[in-house]
Formats: sequence, C-alpha cells, structure tokens
Amino acid sequence: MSRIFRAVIMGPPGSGKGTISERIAHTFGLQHLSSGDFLRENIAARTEAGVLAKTYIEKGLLVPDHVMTRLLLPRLEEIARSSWLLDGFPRTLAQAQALNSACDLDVVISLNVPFETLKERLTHRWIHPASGRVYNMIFNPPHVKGLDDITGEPLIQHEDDKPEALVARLRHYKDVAKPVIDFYKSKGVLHTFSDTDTDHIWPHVSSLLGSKIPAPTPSVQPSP
Ligand code: G5P
Repeated sequence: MSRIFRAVIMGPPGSGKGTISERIAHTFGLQHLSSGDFLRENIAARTEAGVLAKTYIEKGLLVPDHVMTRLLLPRLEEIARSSWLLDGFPRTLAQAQALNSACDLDVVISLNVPFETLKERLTHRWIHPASGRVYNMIFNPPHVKGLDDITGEPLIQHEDDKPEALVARLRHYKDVAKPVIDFYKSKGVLHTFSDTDTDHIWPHVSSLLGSKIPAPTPSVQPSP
C-alpha cells in the first residue's frame, strides 16, 4: 500500500481553494474535505454546531476554534487511512496547533491572490446548494443564467458573499492567516503560489504534488 499523504490548502476567501482542491482530488485521488462545505452540511442538517456556526458565517466571521476542532478532528480520524486534502482548515494558529497534535502534514499550499481580484470573484459567485457546485457569472457561468447545469434548479448566493459580510471576511483573513503561514514556514512544508488567475497557479501546484505524492504500488506484480 502506498504511504498516506496529507495536505492542506489555505488562502483568503475566493482565492480558488475550492476550485484547485477539486482539480487535486480529481488528478491525484486525494480525499477532499472542505471546512466550509462541512459547516454548510451541518447548518442544513440543523446540528447543534451548525446552528451555532450559522450565526458567525452570516456575519462574515470565523467560527470559534473549539467548534471547528471538535467538528473537524473526529472527521479526520474517520479517514485516517486515506490520503487527504484539507481545504479551509486550519484558519487560525490555534487550529493549526490542534491539527499538528493530531497528525503531520506533507505539504501546505498557500494561495496568494490580490484583494481586488478576490472582491471581483466573490460578488459574481453563485452556487447550487444541493450539490455544492460553484459557478462564477464571468469565469465559469452556467449554461442558463441562474440555473444549475445538471439539475436545472435555481442557484443562490452565499450569505457571506454579499458585500457587507465579504469585506469583513477579507480583512479578517489577513490578520489571522499570518501566524499560520509563519507556523508552516517554520516546519518547512509551506509552498506559496501567487497569481491573479487559477489557471496559471494550477500547473505549478500540479507539478509540486506530482513530485511529492508517491505513485501507488501496483496490486498485481507483472509476470517476469
Ligand atoms: P469557506 O467555504 O471555506 P472561504 O471564504 O474561505 O469559504 P471560498 O469563499 O469558498 O472560501 P475559495 O474556495 O478559496 O473561496 O475559492 P473558490 O470557491 O474556488 O473560488 C471563488 C470564486 O472564484 C468561484 O466563483 C470560482 O469559480 C471563481 N474563480 C476561481 N478561480 C478563478 C479565476 O482564476 N478567475 C476568475 N475570474 N474566477 C475564479 O468558509 C465559509 C465560512 O465558513 C467559516 C467562516 O465563517 C468562512 O467565512 N469557516 C471557518 N471558520 C473558522 N475556522 C475555519 N477553519 C473555517 N472554515 C470555514
């Protein structure tokens, strides 16, 4: 069996974490766990954590560390035998330290995208709530305006992509991310990618992971 590979992708709201994570999951077969999707599932299911998280997310604030670690760390234990990519967690130094006590990371990908680009992207983002499919009305529009390509159901905008919550989210990110970035830099696992365009970042991420992820051992040995 090949070795377990564990990666984190971090970056401000709208930096393309979700978009690049989907490409990584598809190309390298890593299990993709998104903290934002996990929270939205909990909100939809009206779990205790979900009800609490909703009050923070709607205001563009981070969900408290103890709620996040209590939700995410058990989920990571469940998939401990798989290689995974964690998207959106850790966000704070306390979360990074909690994750560090649970496991070692192989790679941390940090996306560095200018503030104006982020604002532009998020105000144009719409999603299909049932599947989590993400559209951008400019970059990646649906075939029919306002409707999901697969189901034809209506698309919605996240509460936290609406202008008031958005600016608060972007400002707050910078403050809390710095110590997390420093923490992973000191551990020698941080790789930063800077650009305004996901399609320019992706080949570099792909080549980094291609050089780090061990090729799976064939289950059947070729005959001599
Ligand atoms: P989320 O869901 O983790 P965010 O805010 O960190 O939310 P978000 O908004 O989902 O991250 P992303 O995943 O970085 O952004 O980016 P994306 O969805 O791939 O791309 C954004 C948009 O830009 C899309 O429409 C996409 O199509 C488009 N796009 C991508 N690339 C390009 C490009 O090259 N060009 C153009 N033009 N467009 C492009 O978390 C939500 C909330 O949950 C809480 C927080 O309250 C958070 O705000 N939360 C946590 N709280 C505490 N601790 C944690 N660990 C938390 N995790 C989540």
